[in-house]
Amino acid sequence: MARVQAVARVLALFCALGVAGAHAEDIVIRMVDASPEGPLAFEPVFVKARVGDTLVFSPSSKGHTTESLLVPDGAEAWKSGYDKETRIRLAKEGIYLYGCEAHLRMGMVGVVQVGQPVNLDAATKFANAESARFVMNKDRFSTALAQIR
Ligand SMILES: [Cu+2]
Repeated sequence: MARVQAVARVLALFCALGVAGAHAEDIVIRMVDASPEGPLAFEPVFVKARVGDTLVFSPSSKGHTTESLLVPDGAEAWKSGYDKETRIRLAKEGIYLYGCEAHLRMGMVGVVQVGQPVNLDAATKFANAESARFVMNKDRFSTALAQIR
């Protein structure tokens, strides 16, 4: 009987580890001077992720940063230095908007959806207000937000 309980405990542990480990993914987002979607971009501009996944911002071109502009309630904001690979673990469900400090006004921004888009209204409102101040790539936020499902 004790042996059965021990086996059950080991199985429960494997299941718990599986939830935290096996399904979590690294999602690479390149920071680039030029992309198929236009100049000064995060590539891909939109990603869909799951809670527990990690964004890996990769400085493929020089002179860029990543910083959060809007995150779901309870999620941590971030701000990287220049030309740094930056890892962001996505702990909360919702929409994340982020940009490059140097090129925010040039529309160097991106969108991440984690699970359900629980803060879509707030994110859309914020993105529209920011986009009105962009001097180029004015539709980058709206194109990315349109991919939310
Ligand atoms: Cu930049």
